Amino acid sequence: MVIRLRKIFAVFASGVAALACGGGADVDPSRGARATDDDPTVAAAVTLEAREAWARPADSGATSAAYLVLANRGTTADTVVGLVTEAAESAAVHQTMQREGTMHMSALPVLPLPAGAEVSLAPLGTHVMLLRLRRALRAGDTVAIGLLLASGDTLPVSAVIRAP
Ligand SMILES: [Cu+2]
Repeated sequence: MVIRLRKIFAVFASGVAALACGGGADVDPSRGARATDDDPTVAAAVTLEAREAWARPADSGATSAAYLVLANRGTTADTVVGLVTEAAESAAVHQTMQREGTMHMSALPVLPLPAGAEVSLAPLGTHVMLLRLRRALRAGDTVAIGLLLASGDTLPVSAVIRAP
């Protein structure tokens, strides 16, 4: 399990690095061409899109929540089965429910992404909970969150910190 997580983290970190540099000069063109042409898992991963990702400002040690829209443009269903982030000691998908006039949150073990569907994570609904932050999240910063998928891919998300 530890080895698997480390491996995912390495994949995730390289994905974030590629995003950070905008796919510019650091990217080895021969490697990119090979991945696109020969590796079907890369092609499959592009059909999942995360957008409008943001998270609430919070102090170190506190709790934050992140929101985003996930679109599955492929013809195959996938499922979010876990989360990784360097910013918090733990992260989980939560759902919000109203019970006897009070809002309650509970963990969702998996988040299905049906083929062709858009899934919105928004305030008062499903969200990503970031527990016991390792650093403060300040407005204007970003937080990297990796969505671990049942397909074996990791979808890297960069959430902007801002007030709701
Ligand atoms: Cu929550």
